[in-house]
Amino acid sequence: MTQECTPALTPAQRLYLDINGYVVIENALSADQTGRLLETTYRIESEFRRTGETPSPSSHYSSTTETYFRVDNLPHIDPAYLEYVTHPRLLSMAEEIVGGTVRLEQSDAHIRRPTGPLKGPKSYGFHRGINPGFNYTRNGLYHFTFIKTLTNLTDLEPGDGGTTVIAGSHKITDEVDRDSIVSAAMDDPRLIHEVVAPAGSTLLFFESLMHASGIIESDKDRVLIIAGYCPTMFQTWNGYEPDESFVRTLPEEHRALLTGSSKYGWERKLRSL
Ligand SMILES: O=C(O)CCC(=O)C(=O)O
Repeated sequence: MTQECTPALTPAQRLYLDINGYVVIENALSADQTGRLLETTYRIESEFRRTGETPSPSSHYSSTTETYFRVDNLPHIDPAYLEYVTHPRLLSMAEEIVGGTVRLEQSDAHIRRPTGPLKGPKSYGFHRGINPGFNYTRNGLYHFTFIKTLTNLTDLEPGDGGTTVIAGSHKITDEVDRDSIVSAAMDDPRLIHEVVAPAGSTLLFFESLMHASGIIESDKDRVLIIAGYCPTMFQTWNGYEPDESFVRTLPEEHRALLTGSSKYGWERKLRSL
């Protein structure tokens, strides 16, 4: 795979990520790319509302309610989505923190809308994708085998529902159950971080980090796009397999990214702080 952007993270960003399990890269995408992704996502929603159809045979919807619209398995749907999941700088970040070449594991675009006034105390759906045991340390730095680049396509101010995380929880193993971690964190708001960033900023995080959608207290839509990556010998998440006839139309580097065809020909990519 072509990787021209290493090291992709500054030492401060890599240290922040190691300590907190996430880092926000402000304005990672250009305003033009952000605008195209936003327009594409709204267009897909409005076409769905009109026709009830999926935009491509290999894509699907995880949710189609008014307050949560989510379309999945993106590269087949629109060139703007393919451009996002193959973004060279974001891919370099992914490889840097996986510690080697990656394949696309999942991709999804979401539109979240306000759900009305809070009824009761704040409650987040904190979760992590896989067992936090799939981590390892090299050059003293934490690496994980499933990471995400989540880019907000709308500006996020406090209360706009930016992704919410329990900072540092990527290093807490599953010997501590989820509810104990969440209830301990909820007792001290300093442990709960909410992403506040301009449109086009990317939240890079280890999937071992406890994370959740934020709560929208404003009257604004929150639109975002996510790509998940894992080492080349891993599989996609269920339902995110690439469409073979589409993949055949792509250049080799993108084919390998979508199919994981390098498998155990895994190229290590390690950095020091
Ligand atoms: O909506 C968000 O900000 C979080 C998305 C999420 O929970 C996930 O990627 O697993």
